Amino acid sequence: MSNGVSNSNVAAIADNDTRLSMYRCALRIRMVEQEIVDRYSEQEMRCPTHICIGQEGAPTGVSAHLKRDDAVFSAHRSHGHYLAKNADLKEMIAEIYGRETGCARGKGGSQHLIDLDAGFMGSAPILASTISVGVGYAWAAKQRGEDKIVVIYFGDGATEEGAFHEAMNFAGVFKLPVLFVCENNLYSVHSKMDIRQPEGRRVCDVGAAHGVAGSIGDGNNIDTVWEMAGKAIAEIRAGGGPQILEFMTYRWKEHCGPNEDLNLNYRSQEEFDAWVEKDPVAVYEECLRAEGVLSDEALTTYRTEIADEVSQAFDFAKNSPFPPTDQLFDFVYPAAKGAAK
Ligand SMILES: Cc1ncc(C[n+]2csc(CCOP(=O)(O)OP(=O)(O)O)c2C)c(N)n1
Ligand SMILES: [Mg+2]
Repeated sequence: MSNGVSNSNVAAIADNDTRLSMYRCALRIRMVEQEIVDRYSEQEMRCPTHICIGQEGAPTGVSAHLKRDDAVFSAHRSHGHYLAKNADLKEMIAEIYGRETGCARGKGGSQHLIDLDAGFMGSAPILASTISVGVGYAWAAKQRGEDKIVVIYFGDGATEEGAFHEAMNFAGVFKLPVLFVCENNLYSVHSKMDIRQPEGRRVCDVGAAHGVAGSIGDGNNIDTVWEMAGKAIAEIRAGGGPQILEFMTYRWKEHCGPNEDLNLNYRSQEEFDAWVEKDPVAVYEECLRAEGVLSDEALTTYRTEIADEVSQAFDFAKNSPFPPTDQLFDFVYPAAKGAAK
């Protein structure tokens, strides 16, 4: 793998119940995303939708260490982060369908997910914007003496924004309880890391300049993510200040939308195939089966339960009303209202 990451031996392994629950979590994200992909061409989901198939590992392993009160912030590719934090699936699908019952009342779409009860504080597509919002939230939480940590997910592209560096600096100075999680999938839209960032500098190394400890690992290996996130989160909870984890991973679908995009030639078939071999869900399934942790019976149960839940969520969305036109500008940033006049 690039950036010097190996499929390292994992020193500490979670107990079997935790590993099964992580497998179920990753499988659930995959099955939700696949259903969106399968139904997208029906033209009922009309918002830009960034699919996270291939990237299920990081949210799965990180969230296994989070309490409901811990706060998560995310960006445009947020479905996995939202689902792993146990945010409401029905409201997510209804949001993508633009319905009144959606988590942002049908006004935000896929890129504006939120579920405050679950500690999923929001996602927004302006790159790095939620990094500074998350750091501000962590500062407030620290001042109030709240016993929680903040996880902020972002992609490699977001680390080229000034807000990323400013927010990390601030978090480092005030030793805020933040875990920065960079899902490095090698690309910002169609541009690869090597034409965007200095050769040999890893994203996690930027942390050191801001007093933020950093490490890098295989984001497709759920046990690795669990181990790294567990260590970092325990240190942050103990008051050790912010950390950044960089997880190497890969997106399978086009940047935005449900389709394949190898025809665009910005990435090679060989590269794609090598990453599909490292499918975080299939590899974990194989590993847990080989170790006798995951039985055929449990696998069938998970698949059936999740398929049922997903189907109910889509039915809920499709049977929900659209927001009424006289409430079109309610809960929308006032500038939009002004602009529409
Ligand atoms: C400030 C800003 N500039 C440009 C864009 C357009 N844009 C949307 S996603 C994206 C690439 C993001 O790459 P990365 O952060 O690596 O996330 P990934 O899509 O790979 O998950 C860009 C440039 C934006 N949303 N915000
Ligand atoms: Mg990226």
